[in-house]
Amino acid sequence: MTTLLIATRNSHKVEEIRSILGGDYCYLTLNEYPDAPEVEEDRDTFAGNAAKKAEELAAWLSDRADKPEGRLLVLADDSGLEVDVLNGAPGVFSARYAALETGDAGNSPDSENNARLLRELKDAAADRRTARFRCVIAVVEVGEFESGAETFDGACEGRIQSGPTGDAGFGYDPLFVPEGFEQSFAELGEETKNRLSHRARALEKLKPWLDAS
Ligand code: ITT
Repeated sequence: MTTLLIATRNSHKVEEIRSILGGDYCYLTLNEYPDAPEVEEDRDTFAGNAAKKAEELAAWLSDRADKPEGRLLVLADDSGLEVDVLNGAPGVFSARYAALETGDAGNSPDSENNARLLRELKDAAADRRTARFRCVIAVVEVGEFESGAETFDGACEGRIQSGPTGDAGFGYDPLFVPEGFEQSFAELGEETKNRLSHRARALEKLKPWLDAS
């Protein structure tokens, strides 16, 4: 059986990825490798950051004696929100949007990122609040990392509402209303989100590649 190491420290992403890809794989996460290196996300695209995360983790894992037998793939997700009236911000800075303003190091709590987004959009009328989530999943086979990562992308169109609603999901979910709906991802819940999200769309492209390769 193929083993997938989901190389993220975001537990919500792990749950979504496992639930969308299903039970045909054996899963590991970074919880099983607490000493895994922290990869600096310094590229200016989601694809660049996702590939960097997958490649560095696969290279690190290839030297470990305790890796599982058989086919082992590292799967990394880089994702974020693009708001049209903000010229695509917060984009690759989605996880640290509030910290960029204050100068604090590291990622910011979701509540602070959401508060900054609402401040930036306070003068934007409802019809100018269009946005999309984007996700790139990068995959590298351990032992084969010289050939680089395969990447799979997905997007989900929607808009940013004027205040948070709902408590499911994570990140900007309480503010994001997907196209064709009147409720936020955080109100619609896991099952609906996992049918139409940016992550679901990227993973739908990955599945046939996993089965064929
Ligand atoms: P890893 O780098 O460890 O994977 P992270 O949370 O730092 O975890 P990213 O660098 O990819 O992940 O940042 C993604 C940010 O974009 C995340 O913190 C959210 O603020 C936002 N985001 C991405 N996908 C989202 C989703 O499905 N729902 C809501 N917000 C999302």
